[in-house]
Amino acid sequence: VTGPQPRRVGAVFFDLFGTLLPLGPLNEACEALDPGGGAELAARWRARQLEISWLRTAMGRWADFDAVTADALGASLAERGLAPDDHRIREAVQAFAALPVRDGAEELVKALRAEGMVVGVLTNASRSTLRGALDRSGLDVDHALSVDAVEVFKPHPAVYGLAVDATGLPPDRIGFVTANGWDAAGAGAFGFQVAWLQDSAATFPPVGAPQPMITRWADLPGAFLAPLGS
Ligand code: LAC
Repeated sequence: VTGPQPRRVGAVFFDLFGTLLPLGPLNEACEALDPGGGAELAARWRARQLEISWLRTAMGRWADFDAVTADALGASLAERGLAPDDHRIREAVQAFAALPVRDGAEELVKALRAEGMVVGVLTNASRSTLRGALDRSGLDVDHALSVDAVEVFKPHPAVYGLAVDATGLPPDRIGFVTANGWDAAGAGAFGFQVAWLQDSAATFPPVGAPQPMITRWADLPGAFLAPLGS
């Protein structure tokens, strides 16, 4: 763990896409749409997905993340001059909704709960996509929180506030695990204790948010198990 020292928390929430559900398998799904360019299309799809979510939030024009995901793929294909058939596009969107859970996630959730922590997922995903992911993964969490409840996307503070409402804990007693730097910034600005699973190429967005702890998946749950009072 580098960055701020770990502190004991009462609850740990996980981001979903890119964190509990790594996005790697999308490269292959995109290969069917863009032979030879699958990884590039997948990266663009993700970037457009986030951009559309931020635009919709800033504009006050809500549509759920399933719709945003489908729109983002359409936009990415158009940018690359591709017009695959609807069936292939649907398959790729379904691949997004059906991403497999990261190895070790179930054990990590169990270990945190065995320590008496409340564990949850806090995600942009729609309620139905989140429910599907939890059913598939066997993750047994106390709280499954979707932005559908507030109709804005991360990093709007109202989203992180859902975890405060669900647990009754103040933000600084809530741990948050994400692989997304912008999500780490949003959660830290809200006041959570953030463990960022930093990708080697990723830099922390310079938006005035507190520096997160930087951890590897293998260092969790240690990041949140420091003795009380530390
Ligand atoms: C989510 C976004 C960050 O799952 O991917 O909330």
